[in-house]
Amino acid sequence: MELSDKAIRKTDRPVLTKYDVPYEASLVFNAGVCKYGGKYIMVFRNDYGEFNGKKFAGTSIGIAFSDDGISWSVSDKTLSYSGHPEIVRIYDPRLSVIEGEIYICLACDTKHGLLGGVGRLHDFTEIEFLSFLPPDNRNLALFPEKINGKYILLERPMPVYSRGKDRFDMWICESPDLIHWGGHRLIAGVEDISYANNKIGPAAPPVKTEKGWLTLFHAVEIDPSRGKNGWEDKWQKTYRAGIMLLDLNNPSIIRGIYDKPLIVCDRDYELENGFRKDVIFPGGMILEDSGEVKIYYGASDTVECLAFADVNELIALCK
Ligand code: BMA
Repeated sequence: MELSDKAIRKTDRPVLTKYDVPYEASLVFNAGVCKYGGKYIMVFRNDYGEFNGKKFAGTSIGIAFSDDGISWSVSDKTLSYSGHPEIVRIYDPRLSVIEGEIYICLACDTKHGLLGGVGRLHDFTEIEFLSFLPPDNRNLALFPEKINGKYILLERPMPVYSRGKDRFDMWICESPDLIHWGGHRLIAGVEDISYANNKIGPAAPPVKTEKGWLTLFHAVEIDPSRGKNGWEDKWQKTYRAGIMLLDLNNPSIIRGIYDKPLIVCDRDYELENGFRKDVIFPGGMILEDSGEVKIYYGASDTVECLAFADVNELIALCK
């Protein structure tokens, strides 16, 4: 059994599971979290219905509220959305508060490819999409403030010809208005992460510290000798969370990176009965005034979990 880093202190059970949800729910995971108006807001993915050996009946996006970031109460309404005629499914939300508005990035499956959607959350009930990164690019995280007058977005394009199968890297781009995106630059490639051999991608929106933007990412290792690891006939990937520090003024530059995984699956509640075992997929990170960092992550595509860390310890890891 791998042990996650000692800088990480996990709670003793998930913070949200299907049993907390007042409507049909099977897998409750990969949430985005922010602090807004004195409350914590969580927007999560719910795959519901029977698993037919390939997929679930559907996916909805739920919302939950909390006073302490630990105990959550789930609204009985799922989120609706507007702004694109061809979307068939949205999932893996990430939340960012910019100048008093809640913005949301989501993966969007459409009839013509996988899009990364950038939207605004209205009244905690409706997502208004503002723009989309062209296909295939479904893994986005928006910085919580403008830098040099521009909105900044972590992204993960998915090249299919030039890099090899599933070999995807972490990029960054910018926009004057959250609609027109440009200035796309590579931040890190798979080969820069020692514990990844498949793909990497953005996780939670970065948090600002004096030393730089503390930035989580997920890193995927594939092992063809692995077989059944969950409900599917075969699941050969391991998803771990890593951490890096990006330059405050030019976040396309890495100032430091931890050379080991920060969070791995190592608890029974992350593994037992999991849909896809060995998946850590962080989507939310909150820096408290005390210096405590709350990291929210989906575990094994099944439950939503929480870990605590100290901001200075995380910075110190990013050498
Ligand atoms: C990725 C996304 C995530 C999921 C992960 C592991 O490609 O689909 O939603 O958590 O795979 O299954």
